[in-house]
Amino acid sequence: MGSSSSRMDHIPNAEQLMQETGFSAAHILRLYARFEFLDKDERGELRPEDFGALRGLAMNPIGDRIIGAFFSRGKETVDFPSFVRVLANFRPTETNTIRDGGQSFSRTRKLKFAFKLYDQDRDGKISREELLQVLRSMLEQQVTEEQLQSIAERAIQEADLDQDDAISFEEFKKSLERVNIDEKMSSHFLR
Ligand SMILES: [Ca+2]
Ligand SMILES: [Ca+2]
Repeated sequence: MGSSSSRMDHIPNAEQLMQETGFSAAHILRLYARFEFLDKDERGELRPEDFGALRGLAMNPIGDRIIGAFFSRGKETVDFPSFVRVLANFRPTETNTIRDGGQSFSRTRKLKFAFKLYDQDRDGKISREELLQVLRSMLEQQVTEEQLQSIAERAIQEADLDQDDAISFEEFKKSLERVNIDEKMSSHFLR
């Protein structure tokens, strides 16, 4: 057992990641342990199938989308720094350290992440069909297709300010203005 600082030496970009994400050294160490656990063949990168070992995700109705968010477009692997950056979206922001708009910056980042979970073709808009797909996976057991359609219809009507029948990021952000994003984004990942 080395001290925590010598164990940190093995972790790629540890210092920079702490600064960038606000994670503590203890957090980074814990995330690294998790990364190594998932990285069964010890190649220093994860593939989508490696995420199957995270039970919280396997049981999440939009787990596949969340896993997809770890991977840049066209890439099939994710390294430790990128892994940490994605998880930073799930990190609650300390409410007692609001200054220089830092809080709202990280809120915007989190909203962007959430937006991408819907915007699967990444054209910068959530179409009616994209919204329906997410609602369908989340509510499948509980509501009829007809109810789904009307929930989607109402959501679009409420958010769609320029009436192009899709939700842009700005519209998405506006419609969630009063929602506590930290509460929504907190997950089993960081506990
Ligand atoms: Ca889209
Ligand atoms: Ca719109």
